[in-house]
Amino acid sequence: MRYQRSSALFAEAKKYIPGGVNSPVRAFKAVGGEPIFIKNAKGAYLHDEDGNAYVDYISSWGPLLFGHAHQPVLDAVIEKAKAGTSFGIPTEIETRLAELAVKMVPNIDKIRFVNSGTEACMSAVRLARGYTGKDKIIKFAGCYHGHSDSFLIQAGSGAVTFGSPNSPGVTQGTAKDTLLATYNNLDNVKELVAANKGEIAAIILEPVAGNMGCIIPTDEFIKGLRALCTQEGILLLFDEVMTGFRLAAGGAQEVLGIAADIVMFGKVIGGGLPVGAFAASAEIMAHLAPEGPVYQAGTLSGNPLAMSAGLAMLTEIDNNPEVFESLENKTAYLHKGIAEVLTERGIAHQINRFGSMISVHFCEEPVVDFASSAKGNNDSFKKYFHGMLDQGIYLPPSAFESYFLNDAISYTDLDKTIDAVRNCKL
Ligand code: KE4
Repeated sequence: MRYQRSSALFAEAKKYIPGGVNSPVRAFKAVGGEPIFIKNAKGAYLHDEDGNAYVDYISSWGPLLFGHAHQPVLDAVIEKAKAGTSFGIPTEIETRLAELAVKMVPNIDKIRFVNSGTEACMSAVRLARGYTGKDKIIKFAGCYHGHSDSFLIQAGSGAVTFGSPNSPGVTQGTAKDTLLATYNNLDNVKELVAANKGEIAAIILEPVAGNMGCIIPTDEFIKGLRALCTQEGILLLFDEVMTGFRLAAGGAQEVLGIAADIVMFGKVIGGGLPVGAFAASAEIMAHLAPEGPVYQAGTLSGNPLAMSAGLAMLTEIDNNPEVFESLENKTAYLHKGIAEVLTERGIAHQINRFGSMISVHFCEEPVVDFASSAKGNNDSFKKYFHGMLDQGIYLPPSAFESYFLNDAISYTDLDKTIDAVRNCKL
């Protein structure tokens, strides 16, 4: 593989953009080396500026369920653009996408569109605080809900005290209202709730985690959270920015059989354009401006161009529900193939998979939370990432990410990927 043009473009980007990127993970800091720059993509393949082709396992970090430049989405966006891109005035297409989302997702009556997953999660927490009149939230170490201040928090000093900022610029005043718990540890959550009785507005989590690798909730954990929230008058917030419309039409709520109180979306719901959303019962959503007092707004929220991509994407899903079984089968095939090769090679590994989310960890112990995910051998991961990249396989450039398969990936592509694992110098 040659990377000269990408390298030159990266040097130029760094002159004008911090770190040369508009989102940190793209800079390859976790894996070393320099990022490639993409010229175009179609279906399962990325094409970089040096003429290299890659099977894409991030699908723009989740949105592109059917692969790049999916024709029905392209057609919708091109058509809509001719009629104008945004007015800041209501349009019918916002209602059409809202109506379809409400039909597809269980336990929601109304939905508000925003422009990113961060905005969706930030707004949902404000709504939960406004609705309950309480200030504190519980989040889980390793779960990522975007870069809003309340989420950039690490464990505090004591086991049951408030968190502390994990980024400069986040104030202690903000951090004190975020409590940090351990994923898959229900007792820890119960301890936090008991120590902050009557003060917690919401528990927010990724119902299937994808930001510490892919981590699956135990039945006891996820059902226990639901029962605890119901018993304590705490709202259960499912961050389905990754899982929504990816694990099933009804997302994690459908596959886990758990009803959240507020559900947040991003990625797939925008079909590759910037759309986030949060949704709940009519009763909870009635607290949101302009109906209720909880303020939230956005210049480009619901803009018809992004709505057209989202509507085309959700319509494709609604019309092709077999896409989930196809993605499940392909991901299971990849899982089996990689596991066989790493076992043959005597390389310690754990592979976590749920639907079309999968992650490979170079460690002996099962990966069930952030601490166990952090035990992965990062040197091995770096060699794995670059070894695969050099063979035309684009994986997430961090051990703390999940792969996102798209249905344009063929079994031939999967075999090429499995062979690339066999040839990787680890
Ligand atoms: P955005 O603001 O990036 O649209 O969404 C934030 C977000 C919220 N919730 C979950 C579960 C998420 O995974 C994300 C964003 N995901 C990352 C990938 N781990 C986006 C990639 C990036 O940060 O560039």
